[in-house]
Amino acid sequence: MSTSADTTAPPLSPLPHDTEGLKQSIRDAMVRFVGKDPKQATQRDWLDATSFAVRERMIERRLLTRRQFDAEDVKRVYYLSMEYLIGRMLEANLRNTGILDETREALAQLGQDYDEIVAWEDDAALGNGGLGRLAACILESLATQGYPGFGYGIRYEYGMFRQQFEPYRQVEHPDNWLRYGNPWEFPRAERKYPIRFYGEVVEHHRNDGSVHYSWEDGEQILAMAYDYPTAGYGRRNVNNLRLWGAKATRDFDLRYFNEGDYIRAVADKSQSESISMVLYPNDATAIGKELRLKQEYFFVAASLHDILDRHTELGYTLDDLPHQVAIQLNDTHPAIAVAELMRLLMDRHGLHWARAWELCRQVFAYTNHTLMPEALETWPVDLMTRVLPRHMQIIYRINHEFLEMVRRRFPGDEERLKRLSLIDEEGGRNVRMAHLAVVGSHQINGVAALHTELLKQTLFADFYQLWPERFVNVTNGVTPRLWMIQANPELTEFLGEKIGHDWQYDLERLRALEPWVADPELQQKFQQVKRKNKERLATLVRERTGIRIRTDVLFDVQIKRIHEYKRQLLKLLHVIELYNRIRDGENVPPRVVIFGGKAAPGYQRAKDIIQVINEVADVINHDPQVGDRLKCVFIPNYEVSAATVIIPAADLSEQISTAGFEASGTGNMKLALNGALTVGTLDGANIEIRDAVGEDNIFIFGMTESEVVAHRARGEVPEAMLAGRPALSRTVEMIEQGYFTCDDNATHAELGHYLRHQDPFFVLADYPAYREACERADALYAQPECWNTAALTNIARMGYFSIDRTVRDYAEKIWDATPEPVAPKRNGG
Ligand code: B1N
Repeated sequence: MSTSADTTAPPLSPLPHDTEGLKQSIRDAMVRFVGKDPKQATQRDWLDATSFAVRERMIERRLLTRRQFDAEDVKRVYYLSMEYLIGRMLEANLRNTGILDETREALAQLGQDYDEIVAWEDDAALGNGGLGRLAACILESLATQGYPGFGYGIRYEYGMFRQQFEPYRQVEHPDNWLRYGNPWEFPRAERKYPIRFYGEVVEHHRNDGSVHYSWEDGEQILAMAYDYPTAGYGRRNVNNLRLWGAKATRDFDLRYFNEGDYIRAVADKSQSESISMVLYPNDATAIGKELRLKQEYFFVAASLHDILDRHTELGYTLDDLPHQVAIQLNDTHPAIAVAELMRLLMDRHGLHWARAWELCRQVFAYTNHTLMPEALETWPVDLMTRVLPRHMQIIYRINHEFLEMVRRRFPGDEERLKRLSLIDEEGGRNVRMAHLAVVGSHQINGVAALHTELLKQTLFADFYQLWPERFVNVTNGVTPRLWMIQANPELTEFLGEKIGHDWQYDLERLRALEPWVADPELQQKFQQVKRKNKERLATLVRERTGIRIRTDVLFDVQIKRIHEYKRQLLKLLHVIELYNRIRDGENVPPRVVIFGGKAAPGYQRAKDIIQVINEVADVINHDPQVGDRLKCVFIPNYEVSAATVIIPAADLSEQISTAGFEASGTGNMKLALNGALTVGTLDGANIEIRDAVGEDNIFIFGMTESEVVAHRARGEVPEAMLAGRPALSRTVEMIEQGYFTCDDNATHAELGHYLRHQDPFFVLADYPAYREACERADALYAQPECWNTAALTNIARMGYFSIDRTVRDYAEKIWDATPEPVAPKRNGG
């Protein structure tokens, strides 16, 4: 009798991908997983059953991909990010798996409306804005191009808050996105790692005179893995996003049990599980809270443990690390990884400092996403010492070795040492996480050309002098699968008819459109597509705000987080001026102005801006003298799923940040790709967009980065900009006098005062140029042939901004990784 277990991997016979097979799977899933007869099923049940049918097919490919990678000695890329702004998963997974049309038809045959079903899914909003969306785009592209690339992050139980206006000011509501369970995740109960906090470092002296350290006691929490398969488009590769959830250890707080306080012990359990409870809703600002530091260490420690376990399970040695593993740090949020890997290599694996440090530096690379001082993470030394005592020791040692090297190169330059130190000694001692990330990485990249130059010249100037070869630019990109194929199916079809489908894999091929951009027939079709998209958006606006907008006018769109530097106020001043001109009897071209975006809950100025925009909009939208010549809407709860409706409908894309402040921007790329013309400053990726589309096909205005620096140095009072500008003065006066509010003069007066006397981002200084740029846009819009030529030219020339190019840049300049496409099986699937 044989007793040896059969552990051979089962052959994976692909499930059917045709309509009939999908229909069968959905019906089966309704019974087996949802537990209902189709007759009793709600639309949410159909969403779940459909999701299960897709997930079955994805997980097959996931296992095939894993088997191939394991067999082929591939280098793996790990992307460490606190944020993944994914959005809805069903449609994305159907599309990338190649069964969207079949599933739509299968549902129709089951008597269900596909579009209604997918709308039941909550967005996975595990991110704030551009940084989190970039991470999601990168994972999708890694899979699409066949790279062995894996994401690690946190499974927040509450994602980005839902925004409501009550009635004008933002109010946050919790986003309990996992409330009804999640069909896309695979909980891995066996992949649990204990994560330690607090406690103390114990020194062990060995006989050979060496010293060894161990980190003991304190508090332990388990990190448990939840896997989200990530499908490539038009390929069989399915990669994995592993998100960590916090679990109390089983023997939680034995102390209480012994004292008989059972209830207290169980109640406290939820406290340790709070680590992965909620996403911090701050974009481009650091928080400095203990819980945030614990979140960062929690997911980094679990991820590195997992990475090293996989590495050794695959039979590699630590010396193989740089050949098999690349780890990308998405901003400084995971930068503690540098100290954690050192700790693991030395304290757990017994490596010497020098060797451990060498390996570390070869493995890590760091992406910087902002120069804003308030976004640069620093942690008080006291806090770090208490929460992560061993890491603090290691950081001191890294700093010591590093500063010794600097001393040898720049003898006697004490100021330089202070500037470079990992510890900021001014105003309380703080660990500079960006410095830790820089010294621990072999490459450091900015996210657009200007941004990378500014990193080299300002924030990291001293580091750049030490190691110029470590600094590289990798301009951001966006995935055409979500932002074109899915968001704009009509334009996708239109492109398909004219130039085929190659562009879906190689976006540069959109250039094939160029010979036809002035073609009247093509232009007419393009205009029809835009019109349909505007109607779709008008429906969303009506459903969410009750406001009716016409669809035969220019749609002027500013969608992004609310931030002073992004200058929603600049757009608002323009809106008010248009309102005044209409009331003065002037014949201004009609337009719909659309805002969308959230403010950080504690960012009062941003919330004031939202409130005032809503109040101004309310006055304008109800003024019979204005009628439908001007409408202004602030769409509540801007999120990925809303973006896919708004972006394809836009004519004008507002990218009007103060030059030098927007690291890159990615909304600018999505909008231009969908045929919106940009009105923008020479900031972030706008510069590269201008270079790509040509000066005649974009409305550039305002101070350049160096002009902003010079302007600031002059120290003029903002109010001085009002002299000789009666229209602008009137606008500012209307705000400060409370023209647009019935009950909150204080907020309006304050905002007016802010513009007049502070205006830190030079709204008033740039206003005249901005208004002039908007007028150029109006003039072009009045000539549809010229406008459409420019819009189509934008589309044709946006190939560079594909996330696939971005990912190839990372692979070549930083990771030294190559694609490993999964071979297709004979019989499809
Ligand atoms: O990252 C995007 C860029 O396109 C944007 O220009 C940039 O503003 C954005 C702390 C951030 N920078 N920093 C953040 C997010 C969350 C947080 O807690 C900082 N986000 C950006 C992608 O490169």
